[in-house]
Amino acid sequence: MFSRDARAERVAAATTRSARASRLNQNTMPTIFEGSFAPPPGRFALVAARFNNIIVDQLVAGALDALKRHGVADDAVDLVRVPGSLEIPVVAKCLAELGSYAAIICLGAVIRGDTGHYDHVAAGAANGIAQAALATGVPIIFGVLTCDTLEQAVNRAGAKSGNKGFDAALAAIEMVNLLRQLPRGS
Ligand code: INI
Repeated sequence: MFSRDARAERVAAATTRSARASRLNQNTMPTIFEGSFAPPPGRFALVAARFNNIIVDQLVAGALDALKRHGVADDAVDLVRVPGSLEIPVVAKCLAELGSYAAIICLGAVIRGDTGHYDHVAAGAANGIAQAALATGVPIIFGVLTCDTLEQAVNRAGAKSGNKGFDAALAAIEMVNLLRQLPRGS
């Protein structure tokens, strides 16, 4: 049994320890920056390939749905069509350089055939889109499906595996909100 004074001392010591621990935690907690899905400001551009348009049209519909559901007005979205996924990067870069888009969402479907064409188109689109984003500092989102079969593409364009166009638009919204939060140089 503890006396009343001894108990009070133990409580006071525990309180001090816990206050010190929470001060320490506060000191060591990193500052976390994370983009939200709140309605983002600014304009969005979709760059969509016409090749495999049966699939790509579903990606476009998914991306437009995601933008609308997250508070982006229809008149804040422009859609640019290009012949195939290989033409996406140059147009995405041109649009980014205009400085009038908060983010650009690239949509296409590259489906493996009997030749090596697939590999060139898929790699060209992926590398070109990444280069355009790095060169301009504008979020340029890779919403290009690269699939072995048409069935895989269908599944990723609104069937079994969701809609990658919708996902690409979510990534764009998150990136726009994240970039606004990042600390600027003094
Ligand atoms: N373009 C695609 O978007 N998807 C494909 O699957 C594809 N394949 O397989 O050929 C494709 N080719 C066209 C390419 O993107 C260019 O438009 C064409 O090579 C002209 O530069």
